[in-house]
Amino acid sequence: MTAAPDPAAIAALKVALGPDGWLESAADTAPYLSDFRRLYRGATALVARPNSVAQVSAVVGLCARAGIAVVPHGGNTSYCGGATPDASGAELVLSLGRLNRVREVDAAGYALTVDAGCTLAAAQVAAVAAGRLFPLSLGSEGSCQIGGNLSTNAGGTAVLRYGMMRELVLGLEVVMPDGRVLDQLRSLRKDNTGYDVKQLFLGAEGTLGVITGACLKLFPQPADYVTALVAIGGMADAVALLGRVRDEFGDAVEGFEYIPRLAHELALAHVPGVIAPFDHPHPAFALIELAAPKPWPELQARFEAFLGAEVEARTARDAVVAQSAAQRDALWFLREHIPDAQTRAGASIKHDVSLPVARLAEFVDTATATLATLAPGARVVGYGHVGDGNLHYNLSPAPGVVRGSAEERAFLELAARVNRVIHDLVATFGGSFSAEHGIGRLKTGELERYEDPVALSVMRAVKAALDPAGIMNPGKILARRPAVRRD
Ligand code: 2HG
Ligand code: ZN
Repeated sequence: MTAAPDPAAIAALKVALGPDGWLESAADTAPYLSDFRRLYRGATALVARPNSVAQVSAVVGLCARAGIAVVPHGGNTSYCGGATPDASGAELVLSLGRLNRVREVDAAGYALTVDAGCTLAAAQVAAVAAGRLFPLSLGSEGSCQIGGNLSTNAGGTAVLRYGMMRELVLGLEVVMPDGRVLDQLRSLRKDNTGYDVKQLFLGAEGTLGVITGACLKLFPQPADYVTALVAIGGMADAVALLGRVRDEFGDAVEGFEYIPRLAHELALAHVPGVIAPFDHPHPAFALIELAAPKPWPELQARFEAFLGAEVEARTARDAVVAQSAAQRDALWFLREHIPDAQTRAGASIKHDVSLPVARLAEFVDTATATLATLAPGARVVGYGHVGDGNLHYNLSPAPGVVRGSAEERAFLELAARVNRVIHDLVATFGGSFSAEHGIGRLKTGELERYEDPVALSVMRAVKAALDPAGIMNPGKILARRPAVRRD
């Protein structure tokens, strides 16, 4: 599938989509042809912008018959190039952005049914309007779309309490690679009817079909939140504190984020509006959030007393508890702008790893010592969702390295070796090289290397069974295989 698509097929697609349903000029298609991190640049003959499930079905059916590959495209916030077509121009981009209706809010049933192109923020707002909570929470929630969240099994900052996107789904609607519509858009909590087919499409990054709608789980809306930034000595302190906070406050603990000093310093230096809550530097911080049922002031008082005792016992160095919604927002602003700060500071080498929580501190010590030899001078900006064992164990070049300089290029040339060392270490610690960002195009080689071979063969078998012509998002998750010689 490398030849340019048949012009007759493109003409038929345009008819099926109607005059407002496609883009083809270079200027119009450009935003769909590179990924969020600018790692890839692709090409396409057409960006399809269907506005109904029937149109998605028609487009995929036409593509199946014409042998045109389809690259589903949501809010384009993927870190792994999962929504970018290849450079051949032979793949069609299928944007879900116009499929953006909230279909139904069922407050009594704690369920929300939306189109795949709804932004995460729109889904959250719809839930709040019904007095409910949709708990998935990510830095990119204003632009990422539910279909992308489902297809990458997104995580974020409330996984500790509510789970990843996979755990927040009741029902799904999917256009299959031959254009048929799989209708499992049910809100049932109990449905033991054989294989859970919908699960196949969650985390599949559009390689098995196009998700067009989902019925999502809602939760009671907390009366308020109690949010604190706690200064600590490092990762070992964070893990110990996490255990005590969970023992004391149980399921009220919604988030537990780790912020090393360097991440805070980068945010302060590069992102206007970031606050410095303490008057002298500390090695690291834990951003902890509890959700308070009614009445909430008691929880705030109990949490303040708990943190006071931690500081007294010197298991924490200092703590601030937000006293208003604005103060809470300021603490989250600091956390959520760390990726942005690292980007503004210059080049970075990223890892999205997860480890057993009990081994996080040992991992950080071992990895940091190894990198001191492999990438001398590089700075570790290892922050993340410690409550879930998920670290964004990223590297920035030494201070003073100028963007575009030879030093920066030398730093980036280390990326493959650094990735290998870190991912090997993660594997020896029983962790995962991809915690929440998925595989996309970026990590197909890592999947081949680290995934259990039986699991990998099951994945290939599922792909071959559901998409025998290989038209759905080729080269994502599973590496393209060279053509097999038959002579
Ligand atoms: C976060 O937790 C995101 O802020 C981005 O997952 C992580 O940029 C990163 O490495
Ligand atoms: Zn993250």
